[in-house]
Order: sequence, then structure tokens, then C-alpha cells
Amino acid sequence: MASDWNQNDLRARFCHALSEMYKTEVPLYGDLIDIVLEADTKALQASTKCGEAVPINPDDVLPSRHRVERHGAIRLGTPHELSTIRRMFAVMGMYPVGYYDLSLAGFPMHATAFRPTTQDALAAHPFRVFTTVLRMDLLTAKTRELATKALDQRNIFTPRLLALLDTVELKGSLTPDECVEFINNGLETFRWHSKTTVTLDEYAILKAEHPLIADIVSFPNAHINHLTPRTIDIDLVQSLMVEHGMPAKERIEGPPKRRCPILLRQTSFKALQETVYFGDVSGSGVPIKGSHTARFGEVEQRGYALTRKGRQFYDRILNQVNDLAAANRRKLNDTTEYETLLAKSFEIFPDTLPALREEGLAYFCYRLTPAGEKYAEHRDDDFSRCVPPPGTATESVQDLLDRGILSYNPITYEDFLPLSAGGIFNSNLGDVSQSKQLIMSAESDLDGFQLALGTYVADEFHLYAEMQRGSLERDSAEAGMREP
Ligand code: OOG
Ligand code: NI
Repeated sequence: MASDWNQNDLRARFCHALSEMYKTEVPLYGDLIDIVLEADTKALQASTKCGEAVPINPDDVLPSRHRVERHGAIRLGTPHELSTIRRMFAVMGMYPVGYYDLSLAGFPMHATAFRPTTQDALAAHPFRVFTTVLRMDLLTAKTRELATKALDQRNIFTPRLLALLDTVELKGSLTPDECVEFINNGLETFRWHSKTTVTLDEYAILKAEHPLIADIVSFPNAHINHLTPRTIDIDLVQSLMVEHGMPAKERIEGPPKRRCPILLRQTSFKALQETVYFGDVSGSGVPIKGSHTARFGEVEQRGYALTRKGRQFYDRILNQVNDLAAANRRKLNDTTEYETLLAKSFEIFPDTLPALREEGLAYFCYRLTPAGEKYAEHRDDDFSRCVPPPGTATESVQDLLDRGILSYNPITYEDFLPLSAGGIFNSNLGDVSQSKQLIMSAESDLDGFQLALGTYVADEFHLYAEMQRGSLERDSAEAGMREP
């Protein structure tokens, strides 16, 4: 690719432009960003020793990615929309990772997350977009017919954007001017439109089957439905949201607060009721005013990426908690009771770095300590034998750790937990759908999803394992290079 072409830069600029647009569309989102800044500042201040009254600017202390970090979510209607959005995100260095079967939560959709996949790209700018697509096979005949008619008529990409996708795929790069056009045209896919492409009656039919079907099908494009900042203290954000009178959901989704944060904790403010205008059927030319509920605000705190084993352990505990909560609905309706049960149930999940590592529950990056650097300089062949090839037992890594040659840091979880965060969906939906049972008994359809996407989705566990393995290999290579 040409040297003036920088995918990381384009992704950062696109995310910034999207954030500015969403601020004007949903002012509460801007308020939430301010609250996150306030919470992070307070959390950092509280963590400084001796309570010095030095004002802290999180920008000076946090890794730079934190302040700009956002994830968004969009919902698409057709395979063609999905494969085109795949091409669009690829231009910004975002690739499909993971398959999420949302029928498990009663939604007629499946999804992937488009995100950067390398450590360097994630560090440069970790923008990601959770992208769902409607599953026509899970709709009733009547709704499918309505959905097909409405979706066939729309084009959620501007003609110029489509031309730019052809250009970049042919030439391998965009000029600076084309990058500006790419951002401006790309935003149009995500912009809110209050004029629907369906009539009020059609909307009612779609919504009765599932509110998300109405959200996906009724509009001329794929409006972004939330854009989520990252915080270092979600408990503080939650209480500040309440303090500021925001319509916060009752509790934080995901694992409980721990010394070693794992996966993802999320909270949100409830969706807005927005005025929309339905197409006119009477011929009078006057659109009918109504309302639609879809867009909301969310905030997240990211913890460590878990291995498959760690994730299974996590899921097992969470399922037990949720089963218990369901069985004792009356008693556990209370948020604090649920949170107590959650915290108690998670006590069996190790909460120190050595235990998480030794039990193979989380992924880590290894690096040489200063002592290790010295050792590597004078290393003999012994050292390269100490760093095990991938897949070998961890004793020798343990040995290097014990001898203070290697140190380790947990790898951040870069993906999503939409099912354990089902509460976020549901607190935004109001009534449960009639067809929920039907949808929930559906089979997942990874093959169909990949066919629509036009490529395979990457396996998140594989990506984390590669990062871990790469960190070990890097250091052995480094040591090798210094061999006299
Ligand atoms: C899916 C949102 C999933 C998350 O944070 O888990 C998501 C949707 O609302 O379309 O963003
Ligand atoms: Ni989200």
C-alpha cells in the first residue's frame, strides 16, 4: 500500500466524525462522555497515593486509546448490506471477529464484530462495530414479505462510497482527498433519518413480531443505535448517571466488580422515544407523526480476555446465577440482592494474576524484565531452550518467571458479550415479542452468516492465543538477535 495511506488514521478519523455526528443526534451521548471523563478523573485521583489534591487529567495518565475508544452497533437487513459493510470496514482495517447467535436471546438476528485484529492496530485505535443482520428464515411469511419489499428498495450506501470501495480494492489505497470523501460518504450509512420507508400499519405489523425487526426494516439506512465509550470505573459512572438524573438502567451487566477485571462490564441509559414520520398511504402527502424507540447510550469497562476454559467457567457461573435469579424472581428482583448473589457466586473464580495464569483462565503477554534483557545479552543456547515453542507445557515459562527473566501482563478483552448483556437489549425493548419462543428454538447459522458476509469470521480465542504466543516468540527472537 502507498505510504500516505494509513488505515489506523482513517479508522480514528472516521470514529471521531461518527462520535461528533452522534453527539448532535443524541445529546445525552455527549453528556455520558462528560460523565465518563468525570468518573475516570475521580477514579484516578482516588488511586493516587496520599490523596494529593493535584488535578489529574486522564489524558496524561491513561493509555491514549482509552479516551478515544468507542464501539458502535448497527443492524442490517440483507446479505448484500452485510458484504458491502464488510468491504467498507476493511478499508479502515476492521475485520469480522466472532459469530454471535442472537436467536438465543429471542432476536431474529445473528452478528459479528468488525474490529482491528493486531495489537499495534488496537493500540493505535480500537474502534469496533457490532454488526447484526436480520435472519429472514426466522420471520413469519407476512413479515418476511414486508421486510423483503422494504429492504429491496433501499440502498444504505451512497453511490460515491460504492465507487470508492471499487477504487480502493483496485488500487490498494485512497488519496488524501478520497479519504475525506470516504469519511463523509461513510457517515451517511450511519446517520439517523426520522422519515420511515414503511407505512404506520406496516410498522405496527413488523413491531408486533419483534421491535428490532421494525428497527431494521423501517428506515432508509442503518442508523447507529449506540456508541459506547470506555471507562476505568463503571461503578462510579453508574452512580454518577443516577446523580445526574440520567435514565440509567438498574444495574451493570456482566461479571461483578473484582480486583482482576475480566471480560466486559456494561451499563446504559434507556432508549429514547423519538419522533418519526410514516409514509402516507392516503395520498394527501402529509406524513403521519409517530414514535420509535431504538437508540440508547452505553458505557463499558474492559477487563482481561479469558481462554476458552476461563470463558466456560464464567458462563457456567453466570448461568447458575441467572437460573437462581429466575427461580426466585420475587426475592431477587431487588438489584442489590442480585448483585450480592453475583459477587458471591463469582468467589470461586480466581481473582489474582498468578492464579488466572497458572490455571490457564486468561491470556497474557510476556516480556523480558530489565534483568531478563541483561540475561538475554549474555545468553547462551540455554535461553532459547527456556522459551518454549507454542503448545508446550508452561513449566519453562514458569521457570523464567520465577527467575525474574520474564514478566507478564493480561491481554484486554476486545470482543462482546451481547447475550450476558441481554438485559441491555431487553431494558430497551419494552414488551417481549410473541415470536420469541419460535426464534429461541432456532439453530444457529454460522455457514449462512459467512456466506452472506463473503468471508470467514476470525475466532477470537485464536487471536488472543496468537498474541500470547507472539509475545513469547518475540522475546526469544530478540534474545537470539543479540547473540554475539
Ligand atoms: C447489538 C448490540 C450489542 C454490545 O455492547 O453487546 C452490543 C444491538 O443492539 O444491535 O453493542
Ligand atoms: Ni454495545
